[in-house]
Amino acid sequence: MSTPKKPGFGTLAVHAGWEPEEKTGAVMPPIYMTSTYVQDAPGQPREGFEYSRTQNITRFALQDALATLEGGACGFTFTSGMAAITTLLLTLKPGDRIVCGDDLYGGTYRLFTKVGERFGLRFDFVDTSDPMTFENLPEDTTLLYLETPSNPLLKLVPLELAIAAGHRVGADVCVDNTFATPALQQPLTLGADFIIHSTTKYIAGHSDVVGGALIAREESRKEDLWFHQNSAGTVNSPFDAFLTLRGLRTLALRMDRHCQNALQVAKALEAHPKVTKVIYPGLPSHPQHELASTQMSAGGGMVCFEIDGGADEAATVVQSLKFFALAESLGGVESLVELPAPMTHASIPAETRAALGITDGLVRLSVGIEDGDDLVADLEQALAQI
Ligand code: P1T
Repeated sequence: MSTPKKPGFGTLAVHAGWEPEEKTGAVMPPIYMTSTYVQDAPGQPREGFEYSRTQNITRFALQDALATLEGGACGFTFTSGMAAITTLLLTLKPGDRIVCGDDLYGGTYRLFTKVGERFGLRFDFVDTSDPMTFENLPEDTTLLYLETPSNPLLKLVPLELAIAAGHRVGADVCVDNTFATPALQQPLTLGADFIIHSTTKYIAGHSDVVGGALIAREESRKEDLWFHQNSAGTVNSPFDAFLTLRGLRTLALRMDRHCQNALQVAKALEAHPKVTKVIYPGLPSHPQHELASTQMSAGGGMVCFEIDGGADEAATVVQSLKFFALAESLGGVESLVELPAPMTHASIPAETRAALGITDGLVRLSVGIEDGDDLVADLEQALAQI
């Protein structure tokens, strides 16, 4: 007998984490809105179900689905992406050294510098797009924390190099896979130890629920992560888990369209006389386009650009757009636009932002799944206002 072929990503996205329920045949998990479970005798919960912070079937279905899609052994979901990252930090101890990218989501930077440091964690913010960073990784690194593509500058981490370097010094490697999603890259299959998601974004995909996930490659991590999820109480609600799983079912389809539209928009912007710079991993002009072609299956749905002018011109453009809503966040079916400097990355000091290249005129697009031609036309009419 031939070995059955492993199902493709689109098939797994539709089916992972849940088999139709035996009793009713329900094809989606019921929303188990219960805080607790009855016990037949003291200390004897039925099937191990004691309390919803610890065990909840709806959450388990989402957790299992995400673990499967990332190629991991176990997954945990949380009330937000920040709650997932916080719970990962709680597994560390004072003095531990975290080497992380210098271009990270502003909220992650804030958590690391304003909270993590207060609890004795040490952070090195370095250029994780530079291969030399991994040649010189400090020997006492505990955790290598990576975003690829990074938020907002869409810099890539050479994952194979980074993972090998992390393991050479005995560090765990965690990749925030929010921007790429497992539809485009699966760092655990390259040897990374943990994946973080803001499931608020592409995973849930409809801008209607905030959530996060932490997924581990090895089963041996399960007990410790579950212990910390339960101890910190950072779990998402059953209703949020249901919504997130509902969105996840169409991830493969949505990512195809996000990537196709983003490429079309990036090309149109690159050809526009009022645009001085476009950043998109799927364009040959991206400094790491070669790397993108080897470690990502497409360029993703995020595009950044700079306008001939500064903050005022950028503000005019983002306020003139019709299909791109001016809002923080990303990854929903509808297109969004924002200026990282005064919005998502305002918690990063102005000098640091300037040094990194997060200028006041940098515009970030989350390209939705509308018709690409409409999005290009919208950008053209908005650019015509300046
Ligand atoms: O917003 P929350 O679900 O808590 O996720 C935090 C987070 C973590 N990691 C990355 C890469 C992120 O982009 C985010 C959240 N980002 C935005 C809200 C934003 O507009 O960039």
